[in-house]
Amino acid sequence: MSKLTWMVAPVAGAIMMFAGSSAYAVTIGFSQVGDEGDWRPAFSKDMQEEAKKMGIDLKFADAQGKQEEQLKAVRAFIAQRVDAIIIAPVVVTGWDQVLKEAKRSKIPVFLADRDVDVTDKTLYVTRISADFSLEGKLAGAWLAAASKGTCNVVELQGTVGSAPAIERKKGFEAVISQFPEMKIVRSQSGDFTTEGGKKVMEAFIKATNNLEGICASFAHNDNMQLGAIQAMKEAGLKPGKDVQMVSVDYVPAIKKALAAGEANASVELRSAIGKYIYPVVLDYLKNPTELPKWIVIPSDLHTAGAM
Ligand code: GYE
Repeated sequence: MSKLTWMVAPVAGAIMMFAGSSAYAVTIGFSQVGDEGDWRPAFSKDMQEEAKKMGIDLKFADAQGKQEEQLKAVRAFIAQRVDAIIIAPVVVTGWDQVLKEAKRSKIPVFLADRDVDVTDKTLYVTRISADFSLEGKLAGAWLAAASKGTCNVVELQGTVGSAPAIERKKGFEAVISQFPEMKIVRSQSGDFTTEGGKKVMEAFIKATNNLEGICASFAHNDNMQLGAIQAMKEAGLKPGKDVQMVSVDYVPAIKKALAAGEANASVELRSAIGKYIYPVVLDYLKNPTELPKWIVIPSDLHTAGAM
């Protein structure tokens, strides 16, 4: 933000840092995964709008689903000497080196949404996200109740190696393993996309003689489930009736599917992360004290019957 805009901007909410006598806006570099489904662009929009409201100069980098792009973006942010870096990591592995580089340059790193798998937890300040394992548990518990504990499930996994794919699967399995008659009979990655979900469900339909004996589809996100719904309808099946459909995100298109009876339940993942993360980053810049490593955003279950 230039000095002129700073002077004429409505000052309420504008965050300025003071170095000697000159005021400057806080600059944050944000490395985003991409726009693989409907949830992600909503999250990007929120990050941009909240930054504007708070007077933050946000440098937004879209990695188009590629970790190499994220590594490049983070290194560019370091070279630009931003005040802080926020990363929504594509996958959990491969972060140690670049995080060490940021630490050496004394630029604090915050994680939004997905997690990283690093042994040295001092490489980032904190992570702000929903509890993906809880989301899987909520989906599993809902299905256990809906199926009275007897159900063969097909699973559509998210991006291989991503925190939500790992955690949602673990959480779901932790619950259904309590029920001897519940099991995942097929599982494949649809990469969190509608197209991926459609392809995976088409393969499941072929391999199981039109989903014979299958009671539910658990998708790690709504977009894959929306693709699965399409594939099932094209095969003459009735999603939401023949097969219980449970997924995660609660995006507008799945709300419509729930209302139409083609989906049965979705766990809401809040996309408004900006309002949680920016105050934490700004407070930390003013007063760098140790924070808990994980700040959890709540999750809610929505079902077709009670929306
Ligand atoms: O559920 C999915 C998105 O990282 C938790 O990524 C997030 C997931 C979200 O593509 O729709």
